[in-house]
Amino acid sequence: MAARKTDAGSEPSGETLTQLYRDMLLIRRFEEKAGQLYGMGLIGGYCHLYIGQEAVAVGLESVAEPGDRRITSYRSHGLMLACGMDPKRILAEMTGREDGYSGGKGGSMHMFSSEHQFYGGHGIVGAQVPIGAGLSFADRYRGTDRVTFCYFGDGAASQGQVYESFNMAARWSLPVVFVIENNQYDTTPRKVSDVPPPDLCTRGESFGIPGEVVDGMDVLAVRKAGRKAVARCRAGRGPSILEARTYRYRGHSMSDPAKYRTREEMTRVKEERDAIELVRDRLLAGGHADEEDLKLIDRDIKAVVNEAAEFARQSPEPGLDMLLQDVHAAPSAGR
Ligand SMILES: Cc1ncc(C[n+]2csc(CCOP(=O)(O)OP(=O)(O)O)c2C)c(N)n1
Ligand SMILES: [Mg+2]
Repeated sequence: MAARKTDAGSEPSGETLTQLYRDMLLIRRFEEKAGQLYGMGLIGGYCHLYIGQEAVAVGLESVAEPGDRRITSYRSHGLMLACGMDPKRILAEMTGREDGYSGGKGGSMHMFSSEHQFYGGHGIVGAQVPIGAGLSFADRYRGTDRVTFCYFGDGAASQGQVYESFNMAARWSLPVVFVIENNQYDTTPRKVSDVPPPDLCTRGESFGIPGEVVDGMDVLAVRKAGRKAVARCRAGRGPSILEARTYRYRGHSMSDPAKYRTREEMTRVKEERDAIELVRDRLLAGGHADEEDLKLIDRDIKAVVNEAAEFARQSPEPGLDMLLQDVHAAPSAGR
């Protein structure tokens, strides 16, 4: 993405700020469209939207280098878009079409792109964490300077396999950034952040993994913390934990009306902390854009998203002959 490798060390230029704005707005508009298509019955199965959390994936992707890897939970569309995957193929997958990233057989939670070093999309809470540690182990073993961004939720942060992964990552100084997206809810009415200890980023302390809380609604703050964590990995100093304090605007999935929280709480976050509005204000205040420029950006992005939706609708459903394809590995020669 254009924000990458520009002025990552200083106050960003108008160009970088605009690119960050575009990248976040693409996720927002894409997810809104996904919500509509779901409502129309065009998306089957689960669908977990990333609306509200855009600054986390976009901020971290803005400091990633080509070849770096990423892995996340089922709440995956935002990260896929942020790392440059094609909105047309993502939406085609979500609608179960042949041109989707998994040939229409994976759906919202199960996409993968070796080209973009995107390793899923995982439905089992916390399952991606040991896999992410494994990816970074491979890079350490091969002696590359690649970094793995391993995302999981505040709920997932209490899974046992997370701590096995912390242990191994610390033991072998693996180049992995554990990103806890603390959106304050899992699937239950309680706020996860009410559970002690209050700072999830301290959960690596007993393994010697440093952790930091970052304002996950401020893309520049995420970028800054991400840069530090990445530098640590590339210097061979091992893993770190970033706890991004963010907020999920929608329910857990499309079938969750999120009745466990008040409208006032949501309105307050939207009015006071919205990640996209924050950058919008910075662009206007810094004289980098005017209202007209921002309208044009929104129009461009809506066009990209509408085109993706049209593409998905036109793409055929996979034929019955695809049913058993890619299900079993081909037997290797001589066995
Ligand atoms: C091992 C396991 N336990 C329970 C579930 C059901 N489940 C799916 S998502 C979820 C909540 C996870 O919350 P969090 O990690 O905070 O992620 P968020 O959905 O907020 O992004 C639960 C309990 C599951 N998929 N896998
Ligand atoms: Mg959560």
